[in-house]
Amino acid sequence: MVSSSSSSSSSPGSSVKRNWSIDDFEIGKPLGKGKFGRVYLARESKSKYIVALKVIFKEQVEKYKMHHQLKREMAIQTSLRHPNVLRLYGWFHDNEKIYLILEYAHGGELYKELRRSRHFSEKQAATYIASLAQALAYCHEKHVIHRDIKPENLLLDHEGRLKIADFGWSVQSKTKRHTMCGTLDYLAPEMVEKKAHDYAVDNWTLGVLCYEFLYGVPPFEADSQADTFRRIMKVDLTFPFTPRVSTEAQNLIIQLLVKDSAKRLSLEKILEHPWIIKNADPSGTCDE
Ligand code: AK6
Repeated sequence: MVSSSSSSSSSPGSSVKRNWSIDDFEIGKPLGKGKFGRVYLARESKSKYIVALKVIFKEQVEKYKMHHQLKREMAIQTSLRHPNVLRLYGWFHDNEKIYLILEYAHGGELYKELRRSRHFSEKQAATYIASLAQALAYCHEKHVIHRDIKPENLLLDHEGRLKIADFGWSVQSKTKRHTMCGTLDYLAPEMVEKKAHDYAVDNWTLGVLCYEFLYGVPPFEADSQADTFRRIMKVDLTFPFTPRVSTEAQNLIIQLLVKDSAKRLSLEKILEHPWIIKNADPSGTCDE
């Protein structure tokens, strides 16, 4: 028995189809390994529409008791429509696997681009931060808190447009512990302290990302997890002399990396910040 669900929009292909199966796709090269499964480049045979197909083993989902979580996530995510949020077109399953039909981002992972170029230009950085702020404002409107934005979760499409590609919020308590053994670099003080937190955690992360985009390293990096923790709690923020970064950019970072979450710059104010107005490309693309 194969059942599936998909969004009512035009992709993949222009036909509205509710019952996808693996036979509808030609599978290509692997794109990577994510939580719970592998992702492949794939093409819907009839329309030739290129997608990323994520294959998840049901056994894994059951082992971690993620069934309800997954169903809820699929319902929310198939309804999200934003140019800077990677689309989940639909999903289907067979006896042992669940398949997610995801948008393919041709430009690949943003962090690889960052490592390659060491750091981004102010124009690039401002464009990415503005794209992120718009995508997050859209998600927050829909009561979706991301909580796990980091360069690894950001992809670029063929025009260099940023796409938030993964949703940490949806794998709540289980990955929270996971996060604690991983990197603390992107977490806000209220999260490293495991206090109650809200939408403002994403705004903190934007400050961290803005710093990393411009300087090539996250602001609170340290040799040990304990030291990163201490630096986040103190908001131990310093700006290196090189690369040379404008004081307007530093001003935005300072207004986002504020310990008291209520005092952080709102997403709306980020989009009105002089540095963003001056540097961000309104089309969200920057190919230079
Ligand atoms: C890779 C690329 C595209 C593919 C919206 C699973 C889950 C239990 C997602 C998910 C939505 C849901 C899930 C994952 C993603 C990714 C790679 C990131 O697995 N949910 C089990 C509960 C929940 O996105 N996202 O897996 S997206 C893609 C690449 C690599 C280069 N270009 N384009």
